[in-house]
Amino acid sequence: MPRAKRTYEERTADPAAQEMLIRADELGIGTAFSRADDMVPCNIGGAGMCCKLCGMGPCRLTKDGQTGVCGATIDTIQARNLVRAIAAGAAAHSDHGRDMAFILKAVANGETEGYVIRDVAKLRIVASKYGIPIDKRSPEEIANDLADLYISQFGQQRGEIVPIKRAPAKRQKLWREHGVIPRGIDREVVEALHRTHIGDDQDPEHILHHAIRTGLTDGWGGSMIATDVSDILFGTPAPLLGQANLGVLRDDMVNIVVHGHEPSLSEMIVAASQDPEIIEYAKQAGAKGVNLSGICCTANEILMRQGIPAAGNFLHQELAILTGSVEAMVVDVQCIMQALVGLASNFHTKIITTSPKVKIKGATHIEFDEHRALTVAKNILKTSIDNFKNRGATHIPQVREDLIPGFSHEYINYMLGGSYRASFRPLNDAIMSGRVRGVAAIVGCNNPRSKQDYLHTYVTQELLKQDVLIVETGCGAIAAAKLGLLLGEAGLEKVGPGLKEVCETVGIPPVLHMGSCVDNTRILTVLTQMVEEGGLGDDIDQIPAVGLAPEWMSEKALAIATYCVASGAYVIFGGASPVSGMPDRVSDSDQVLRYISEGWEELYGGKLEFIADVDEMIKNTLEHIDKKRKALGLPEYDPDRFGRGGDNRMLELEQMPVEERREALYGVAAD
Ligand code: NFS
Repeated sequence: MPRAKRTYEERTADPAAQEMLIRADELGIGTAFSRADDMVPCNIGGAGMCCKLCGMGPCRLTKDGQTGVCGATIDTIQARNLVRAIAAGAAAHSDHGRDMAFILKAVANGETEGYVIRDVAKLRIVASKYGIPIDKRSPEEIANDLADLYISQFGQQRGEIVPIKRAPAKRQKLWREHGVIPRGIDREVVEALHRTHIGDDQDPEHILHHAIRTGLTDGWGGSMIATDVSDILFGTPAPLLGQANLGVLRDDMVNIVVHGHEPSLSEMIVAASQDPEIIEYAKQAGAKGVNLSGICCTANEILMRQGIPAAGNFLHQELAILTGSVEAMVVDVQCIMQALVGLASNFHTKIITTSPKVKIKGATHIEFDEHRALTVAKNILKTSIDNFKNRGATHIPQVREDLIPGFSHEYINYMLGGSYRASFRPLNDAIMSGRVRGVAAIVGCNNPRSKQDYLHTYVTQELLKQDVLIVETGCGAIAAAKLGLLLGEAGLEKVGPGLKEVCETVGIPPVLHMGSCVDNTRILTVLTQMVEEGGLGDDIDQIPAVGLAPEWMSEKALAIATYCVASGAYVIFGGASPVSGMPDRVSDSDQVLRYISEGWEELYGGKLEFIADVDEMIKNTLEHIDKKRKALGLPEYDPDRFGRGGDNRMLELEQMPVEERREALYGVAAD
């Protein structure tokens, strides 16, 4: 029986998206939104009750006590499916990191075209963390050694991957005791596949132990390498002005949308688009110039560093093409819908694949090669400009919002203290006094099964009212940007009074855009620095912080969740749990569900839960933050305590006796 089609308002919270979905219907063109309505998700596979790992199946375990043909229980099957997804996510992020490390090696040896080492300071800082000599050495020499070290992490067979050293000492010790420190990035991914082959690892807890190790290869391995090298080559982000949503597309210019994840090509396209030769070429084609914008995490990479506008997040990839104004959508890896090619055939848009790893039938393939990066970028730009003459009617929703992205952990450190005493002290103090109740990281995808952007932005807005400082990455950050939540002064009146005071004093927005999904490692670094600063315990699991991915859909999100849990965080995912089992058979199929929550919490202090109800997500977040505050002996959060900021408050404080003033300011009496 066909399912009822959702209204436009039920499908997305974004007015630009609603407008484009109406246009899609007028043109009779399907999108992920309509396909999600037409395709009922499989309730057996969706709940993790299907095993298709060998030719005796697929086995669907729908009855109590049933096993697969080989005898595998539901718990084993769920654990296997989960670790496979985590391995795929870790592989995607880490392979991205590997490519970046190879580019760094090639740049260091003068073998590339167009790249320079833009952040020598970060190169030196990162290299010295690993004992690479930096004194009296050229950036290229240091970069060569760092690249070699990073490349070696992927094929390393024994020992510990080196970025692990950047975690708090106590956490490293805990991982060592549990035997979960990754030996080599590729090794853990391969082992996850081996263990889950028919007839191998069959103890669910043992399989999930390896899930932790596989997750750690991502966060404290491949992703961290990806972020480091991107910063070294393209610059460490600092705040700048950007824009987001489909309204950034231009009627009078050649629109090129870069989509995917790796900044290596997109940064070159940005550079080449400013070349006078290319601008002239576009003018000769009858356009005012070239207008670049991004989708997904490629958007975040060039938005964070160059202020290039984001046309949207994951569910905007088809909608951008539906405007009829996109000459080319240039894709690299990950989160690229196969539907793009068919959709684009209704318009003049060219889908250009560029990665040697990703081809789509019907797309134009112009392969990226770092040795000739600038030439390839110019070739792509010219191909796109040549397509301008084929443009038909356009329909660009006039919806766009300003935002300030660029909050790398280096910048947060700097902004809290200034150049002379960069430190996390003010943030720790604000949490300790209760001005800031805690921190929430709201990250991850869009999912057409839920109303686009709604969960992200609802959770963000509600937590802000509760004095929770928010950091965001990935498509969640773009969702917040589209709603205007990433401009400091714009939303401050809706922010809790204590948090508002901190934002006004430090001059930060209450929602900090920290980058792409591999940049979730920046959040790990922030948490580590907060621990090292002192006052909030001696490990990440003691910090009043929660991670949320309300609209997750990708395997990468599961890998991120796992390394965050292993690092000590409470992680809440929205939507359906891939290991839920049948709700009416909880006793028989909830072992994995309980283990990744209670079991992992006992071992690592972090836990993973899937919560469909948005208000419950918020309630659990606040309860967890308050529980951690209490465990640290911090004053109970009091919404009325702070917020009489500004000049009035200064006068009030001046008139107080010293002791009382100290109490009011710091929440502690004099020693
Ligand atoms: Ni993250 Fe970034 Fe978006 Fe999800 Fe895809 S783009 S890497 S996976 S959909 S947040």
